[in-house]
Amino acid sequence: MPTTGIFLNKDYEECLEFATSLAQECGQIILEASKARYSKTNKIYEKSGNPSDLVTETDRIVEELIKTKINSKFPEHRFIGEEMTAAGHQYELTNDPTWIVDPIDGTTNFVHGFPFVAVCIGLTFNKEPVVGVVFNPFLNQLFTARKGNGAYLNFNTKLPLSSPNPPLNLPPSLSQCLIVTEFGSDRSPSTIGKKVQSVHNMISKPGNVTWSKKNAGLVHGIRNLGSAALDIMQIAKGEADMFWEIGCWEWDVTAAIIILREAGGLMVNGNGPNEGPVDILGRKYLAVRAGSPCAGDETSEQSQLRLVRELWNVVEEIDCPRN
Ligand code: LIP
Repeated sequence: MPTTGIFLNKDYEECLEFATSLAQECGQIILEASKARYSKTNKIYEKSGNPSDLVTETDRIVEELIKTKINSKFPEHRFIGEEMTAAGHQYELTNDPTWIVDPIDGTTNFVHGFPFVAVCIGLTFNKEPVVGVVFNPFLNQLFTARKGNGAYLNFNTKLPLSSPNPPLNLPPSLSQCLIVTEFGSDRSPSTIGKKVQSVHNMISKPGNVTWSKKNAGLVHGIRNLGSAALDIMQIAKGEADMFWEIGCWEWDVTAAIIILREAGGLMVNGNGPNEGPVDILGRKYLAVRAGSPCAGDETSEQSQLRLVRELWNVVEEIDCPRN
């Protein structure tokens, strides 16, 4: 397995097969632990005393298993995990093959038994996602993708789940979109105020937004699952139109981004103005589903970017430092 130079398709294939099998193994551990979630052995901790940012022993056990197996199979690869970072491990994302892992995305859901929980195993090369597995063991939904080979649900259902293919037309405006978003674990007044204001703007009738300089969207609806990765899978499936979150992290989204892209979706910065591929370390994310152009003179990407600009004009600018 090369650590620099060219990653061949067979390398992506080997990495995907490995990550898929490992995610399934982790899924069984998560399911078993969930049955014991009310036992005293499954301790729940608040990260930095924040009751909306939880971690359990299962998060730590699963991440350690993933790290150990990756180090054994691919000793020359790098590893970034949510819980090792929470424990103070510093890292730099390089061009080397790097596994970016969230052992349990949706930990609060896991604690409550709310079945939107996923183990996320992503791989970057040259700082771009190239392999991704997102597995929800509660609903037995296994999402996989490797660069250039499409995205799949449970191995043989190609994403997006649109019928007929190609995907349905993209909505002609934000006002016909179903939006998926999250409030996140940062409950500081300024951040929550801007996130609530952004949702207010999304559901307000144009002209009725008096509290902000932003425009209004009057979208079809707002949803949130409590897991950025599973939110993004809704976009990859084509069952929602856009995802917007400021403040989650690279381990929440790396695996999901390659699956979304291989399903024809787009991921850009959550506050703009760069319309290019998202910086996975940027903590600001906005996704649009695949779709046929909604206007004869547009390409699909032009239709996607038009929706991106509309949402940028509705949401608030939120500062999101990495410290
Ligand atoms: C969760 C993210 C979600 C965010 C939550 C939490 P975790 O990840 O998937 O998008 O809003 O605050 O960070 O912590 O359950 O792995």
